[in-house]
Amino acid sequence: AIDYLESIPNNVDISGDRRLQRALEAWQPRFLDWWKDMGPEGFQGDDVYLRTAISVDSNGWANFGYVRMPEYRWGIFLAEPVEDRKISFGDHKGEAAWQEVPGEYRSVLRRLIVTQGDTEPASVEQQRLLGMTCPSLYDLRNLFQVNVEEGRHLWAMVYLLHAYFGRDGREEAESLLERRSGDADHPRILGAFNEDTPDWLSFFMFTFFTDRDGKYQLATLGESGFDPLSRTCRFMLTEEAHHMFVGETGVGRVIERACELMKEHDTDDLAPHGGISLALLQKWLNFHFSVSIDLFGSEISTNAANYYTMGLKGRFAEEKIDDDHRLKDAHYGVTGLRDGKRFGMSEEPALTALNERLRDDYVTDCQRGIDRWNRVIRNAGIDFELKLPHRAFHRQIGAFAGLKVSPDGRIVDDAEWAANEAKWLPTDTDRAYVASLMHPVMEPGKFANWIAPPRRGINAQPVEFQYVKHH
Ligand code: BYC
Ligand code: FE
Ligand code: FE
Ligand code: FE
Repeated sequence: AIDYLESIPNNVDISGDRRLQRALEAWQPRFLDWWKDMGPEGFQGDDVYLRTAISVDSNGWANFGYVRMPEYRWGIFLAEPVEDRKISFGDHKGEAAWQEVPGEYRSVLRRLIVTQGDTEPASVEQQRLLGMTCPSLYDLRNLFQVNVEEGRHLWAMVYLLHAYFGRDGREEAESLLERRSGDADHPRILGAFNEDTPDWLSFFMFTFFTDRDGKYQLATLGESGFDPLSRTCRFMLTEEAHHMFVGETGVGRVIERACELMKEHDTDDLAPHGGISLALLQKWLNFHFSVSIDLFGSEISTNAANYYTMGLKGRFAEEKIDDDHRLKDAHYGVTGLRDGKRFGMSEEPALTALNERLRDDYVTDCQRGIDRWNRVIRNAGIDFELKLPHRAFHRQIGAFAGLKVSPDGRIVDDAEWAANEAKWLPTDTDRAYVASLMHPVMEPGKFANWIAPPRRGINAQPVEFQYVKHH
C-alpha cells in the first residue's frame, strides 16, 4: 500500500530511515522550484483531472480527480518484490538479485541511473510551452498527465541515488535539477532530449517515438540484477503505456482529420484548409524516428556488453528468450557500412551487438504502430502510405552518423541530399506553417481544426468533460 500521509508518498518505508527521509525532504523543495520554473507554463494554478497512483497492483492502481499540478503527490512506488528473485542473465545468472549495489559496479550503475533520470525532467522542459496552444482540453489534460508522470520518474531515479549511492548519489540528484534541455552550457545528456518540442505534432511524435525508447530502455533495466532498479522500472512501465497511447492516438487523430479534409476538398494540399497533410506528417515522422533510434547508442558497444555481463541491463523480455542468457559464444546480425558505399549485414558477437538488438525490437514495435496508422488512411480510401525511414537516415550516433542517406536507404551525394532534404525533413517553412495552426482551444468538447476528436474520454468521462478548469 502507498502511504499518502507521508510528506513523500511511498511504498518503501522511507520513514524507517531517518537519514534518507531527511535527504529526500531536502531535495523536495528544490524539485518544486524546478517544476514551477520549468514545468507547464501558464497552468500551475488550474485544476487538472489527473490520475495518481494509489497502489502498485496492476488492477486498480489509479485514482482520478482534480489536482493542481504543484500539489500532485509525486512519490516513490516500486513494483512488489518477486519472492526469491534470481539474476536471469550475464556472469551472475542464477545468483540472488542484489538488494544493495555491488561495490565493483557502483559507478557503472550510477551512470545508467543518471542517464535514465536525466531524460525525465528533460522531456518536461521540452514540453513546457505546449499548454498555451492545446488543441483541446482533453489533449491539455493528457499533456499534463505525461508531464507529472515524467516528474515522478525523476523521483524514481532520485530515490535510488539517495538511498543507494551516498554522497555522489546526492550530488547527482542535484545535477539532475541543474542541467537544462537545449542549454548550450549545461545540456541534458542524450541528443533527443535537447531538441525542441515546439508544436503538438512534435509532441505526439515524441510520445510515440521517444517515450517508446523509454519503454524499451526501462524494460531492459527492469531485468536488472539490482532489484530496487528492476522494481522501480517495472512500475514506471505501467505509466509509460499511457504516454505511448497519447502519441499513437494523437498522430492517429491528425491522420484521420487529414483524410477527412482531403476527401472534403478533393486535394492533398491541406494548407488552404488549415490541415496537416500526410506528406508533412511523414517529414515529422522521419525526424522523430531518426532522433529516437540514436538513443539506443552505437551498433557495436562494449558498454552494452559490460552492462549485460555485469547483470545490470538485460535484453527486452530477457526471461522469455530461449538461449543461455550469457551470450559469450552467440552472434547477432548487424547492418553496417561496406567500403563506405553500401549496406550489408554481418554476424557480430551478440554481447557487443546488444544496443542494435534492442533497436531492432524497438523498430518492430514502431512498425506495428505505423501499420495501424496506415489502416486509418486505407479505410478512408486514400492512396498513401506512411513509412519508417531507413535506419541509416539522418543519424548522429553510431556507424551511420553524418552519412547522407535517403529515407528509402540509398547513400546519396551532397548534391542529391541538398536537393531533397526539404522533402525528407521539416523545413523552417513547414515548422512555421504547423506553428501557425497552433491556437488554444479551451472550450470543453471542442477541437482544433487540424485534429479529429478522440473516440472516447479519459476514465469513462465524456469527450466534452471539463478536463482542465482554467482560471
Ligand atoms: N546522445 O557505447 P555507446 C525515456 C554516448 S528514454 C548523446 O554507443 P552506450 C524517456 C554514450 O553515453 C530512455 N550521447 O552507448 C522518454 C557514450 O558516452 P561516453 C532513457 C550518446 O553507452 C521520453 C558514447 O556515446 N534511458 O526514459 O551503450 C520522455 C558511446 O556509447 C547517445 C536510457 O537511455 C545519444 N543518443 O549508451 C521521458 C537508459 N548515445 O562513454 C523519458 C540508460 C550514446 O563516450 N542509458 N551516447 O562518454 C543507457 O542504457 C545507455 O547509456 C544508452 C546507450 C542506451 C544511452
Ligand atoms: Fe518517463
Ligand atoms: Fe514517458
Ligand atoms: Fe514523455
